[in-house]
Amino acid sequence: MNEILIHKTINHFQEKFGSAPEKVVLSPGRINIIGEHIDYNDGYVLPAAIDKIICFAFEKNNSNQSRIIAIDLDDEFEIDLADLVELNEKVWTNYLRGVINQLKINGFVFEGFNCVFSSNIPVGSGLSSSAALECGFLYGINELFNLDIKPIDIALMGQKAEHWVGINCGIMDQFSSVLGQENKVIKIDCRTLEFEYHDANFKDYSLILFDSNVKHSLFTSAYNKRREECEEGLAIIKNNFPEVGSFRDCSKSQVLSLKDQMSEEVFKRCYFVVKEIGRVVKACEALDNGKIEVLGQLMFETHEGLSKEYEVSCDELDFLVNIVKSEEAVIGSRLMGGGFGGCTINLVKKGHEEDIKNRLSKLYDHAFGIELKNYDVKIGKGASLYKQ
Ligand code: GAF
Repeated sequence: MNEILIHKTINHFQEKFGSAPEKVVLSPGRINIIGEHIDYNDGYVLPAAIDKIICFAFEKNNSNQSRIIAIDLDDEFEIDLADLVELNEKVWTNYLRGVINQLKINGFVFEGFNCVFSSNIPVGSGLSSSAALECGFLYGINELFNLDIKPIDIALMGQKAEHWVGINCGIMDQFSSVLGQENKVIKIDCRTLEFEYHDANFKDYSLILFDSNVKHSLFTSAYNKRREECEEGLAIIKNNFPEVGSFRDCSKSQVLSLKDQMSEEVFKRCYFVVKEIGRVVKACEALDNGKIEVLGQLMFETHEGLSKEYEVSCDELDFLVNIVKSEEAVIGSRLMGGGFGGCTINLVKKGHEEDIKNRLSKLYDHAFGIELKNYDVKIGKGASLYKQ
């Protein structure tokens, strides 16, 4: 499937610019096994890059102008590299403007280029197409002009580009998009940015994503608000327990003891974060020891917390998780990513995948009148050059 996308992108480039691209870059989306909304809370997360990608084709054009074409949107924009970079009403262009902005702020020198890209990462599904866009674009410019930017700095600059667009995200998505490895999940310590790869061996279970096909519009404002609520809660915790540097140093009973000093919302957010950090550690151990049922149970607990304590779920996602709870073949399920729509991630007993997909689709259609999509997950590598 990716070969078709790659050839489409290269052919389009050739038609537009009359020559083969100098560099072709593949940049993946991500899944997250567990550890949601804790990357910006200095926790641990357990994501992986997937085999759904954005393909970029690049060449230098010996000018000060860059021309960027989005095949899937049938749209394009030009950017004068000498000008100030400003936000534009075309949202998709802002992720790329944000990258140019970052390169300029950090003093990198480069010239004009032509770029064509196309994607098979579903947008708005919680698979992080925006991180793939920022990081792949940055990776390509780095390769084209030999800027010598380290992978971790590509991820950090991608994250800053996303902040510039308006989402105060953590580092998980960009990190996975750049540093993913085939058949590995990455345990990232989001406080120190140290990381370890663990085998993505789910034994008798397949990872399946169910795409609710909805994206509720409050995502950006609610996401940023959650981050503020956590900051407010952490300040109260630190005031009372000066030895606490961040949520991971804090116990459930310490948070509980401060319930009266916090608003109900702030308390629930903090309580969730402390428990979720603990769940990731346990989940990673369970994965290493082949205890996939334990991992599945932790995923259900995460969903419960995201729904009731962190309040980032929605009716459609709660429905998808609640329904599979009564299926013997599904041992874990939860909403994945920022929430308010997008996908659930599920551990489904091998051999039962088609049956579950069919039944869930019918029930979902009956309840919401919306088509349920599903994706079989294959864990792929981080951003890379395509060898032509
Ligand atoms: C979004 C953000 F971009 C990530 O940084 C992360 O916070 C995630 O939501 C929730 O875990 O994907």
